[in-house]
Amino acid sequence: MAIVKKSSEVTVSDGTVAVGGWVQDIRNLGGISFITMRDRCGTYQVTMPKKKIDPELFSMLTGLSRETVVRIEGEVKESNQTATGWEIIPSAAEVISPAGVPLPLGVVDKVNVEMDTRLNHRFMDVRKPEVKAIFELKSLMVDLIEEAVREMGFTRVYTPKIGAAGAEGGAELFKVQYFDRPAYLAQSPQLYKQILMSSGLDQVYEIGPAFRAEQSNTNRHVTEFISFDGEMSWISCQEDVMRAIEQVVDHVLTGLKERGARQLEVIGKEINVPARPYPILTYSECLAIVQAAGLLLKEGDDLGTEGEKIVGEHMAGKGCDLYFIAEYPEEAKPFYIMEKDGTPYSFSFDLDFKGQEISSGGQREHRYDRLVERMQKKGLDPEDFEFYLEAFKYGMPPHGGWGIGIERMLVKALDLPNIREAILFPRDPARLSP
Ligand code: AMO
Repeated sequence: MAIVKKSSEVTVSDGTVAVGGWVQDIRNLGGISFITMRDRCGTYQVTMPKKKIDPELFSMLTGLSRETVVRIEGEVKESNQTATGWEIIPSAAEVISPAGVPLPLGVVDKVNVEMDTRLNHRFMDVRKPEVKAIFELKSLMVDLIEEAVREMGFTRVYTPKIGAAGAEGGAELFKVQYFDRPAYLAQSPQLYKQILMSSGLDQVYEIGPAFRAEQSNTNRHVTEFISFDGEMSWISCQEDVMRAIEQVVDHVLTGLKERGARQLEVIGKEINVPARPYPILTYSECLAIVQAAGLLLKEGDDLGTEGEKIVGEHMAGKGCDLYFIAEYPEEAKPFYIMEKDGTPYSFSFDLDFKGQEISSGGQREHRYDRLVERMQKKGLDPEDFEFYLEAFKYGMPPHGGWGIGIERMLVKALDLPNIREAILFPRDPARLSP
C-alpha cells in the first residue's frame, strides 16, 4: 500500500489507510495511548486502545522515540476528540528512520532556544509549523512577485554571479579565485541589468542571490540575500519606477494576506496592505524629522538605522507603513544614479517599510560622458568598467530600476525580529555552515 503523504488526503471511511510522518509526541495513559503524528499538512492522532491492538505493535509504537519517521497502516475513524475530526487505529507499522535521543532541538517544547542553536540544527527547527510557515510564505512571495512583473510585461533574466567588477562599492566585495585571476561575487545585478537596457529588452527582472562582504552583525544584514531587481527603459522620471515597485509590493502583500491565510494563522500574524500611492518624503524632510528627534545628523549623512527608525515612527504616527524617501544627496549614492542638476541631490530613492529600508533605486545616468564623469568623481577607473560603458556608447535609452531585499520585505511584512528568521541557512560574518 502506498504511503499517503498528506494527512489531508486521509478521508474518513471504513477503509484502511497508510500514512507516513514524524512521531511528534506519545502519551501513555495505561489502557490507551496516543501518538501525535506530523506531516507537511499538520498533525493528526493515532489512537491505541491497549486491548484492541496487537501487543507487539502496541509496545513497538509506544516505545518509539520522538521524531522517528514511521509508516502506519490502520483504520480511520471519525472522532470528536481530535482537532482533525478523525483518528487512526493502527493495525501495522514500520519504522522507516529512527530518531536519536536526545534531540538536538525540541520541536514542540515551549522553551526559548538561542537563534544559533536553531540555525545549527535548522532541519529540526523547520519542523516547527510556525517556522515552516515562514518559508512557505517566502515561496508564495516569490510567486507573487513573478505574477506581478509578468503582468507588467517584464522579462525574467539571469545575470552572472561571478565577475570582474563590483557595482556597489569595493569594500563589500567577496574576492574569489577564478582559475589564475581574481574575481568577485556579485553584489547585485546592477551593471548587467543596465547593459540590458541597451539591448532592447526594455523591462527586465531578476530574483537571485546577492553577496555583500559586510562586517555587520545586525538583525537586518546578512552576507548573502535574495535580491529582486527590476530595470525599465523609457521612463520619464524616477516616479515611474516608484509606481512600478508599488504595484509589485501591493500585489505581494495582498496575495500573502489572501493566499497565505493558513500560514499566517499558524504564525499568528496579520498582513496590513497599505493604501496606494505610498507617500514620498524627500531626504531633506527626513533629515529635519530626525534632527527634530534629537539625532545629530548633518546634510549629506546617511540616515542610518537609527534615522530610519525615527522616520518610521513618524510615519507610523500618520498611519503609513510604506513610504519612499527620495532625492538623496548625489554624494551618498552610487555612480550609476543620475544627478539632479543644479542641486546637491540625485534622482534616487529608498522604499522603507516600518522604519527599515527594503529597497533602493532611482533613475540612472544614461548619458555616456556624464556617466564617466560620475565614475571619476567617485574615484573609480572607467577602464575597469569597459564592458558596461560600451553599452552606453551605442544608443542607451533613459532608464531606472530598483533592488529589493526579499528577506527584508518578508521580515517587515510579518514583523519578524531578525532577518535570519527569513533565511533557511543564513550567511553572516560568523556563520558559513550549515
Ligand atoms: P542596495 O545596496 O541598497 O541597492 O540593495 C538593495 C536592497 O537589498 C537589500 N540588502 C540587504 N539585505 C540583507 N542583507 C544585506 N547585507 C543587504 N544589503 C542590501 C536591502 C536593500 O534595500 N543596485 C542597487 C539597487 C538599484 O538601484 O537597482 C542596490 O543593490 O533590502
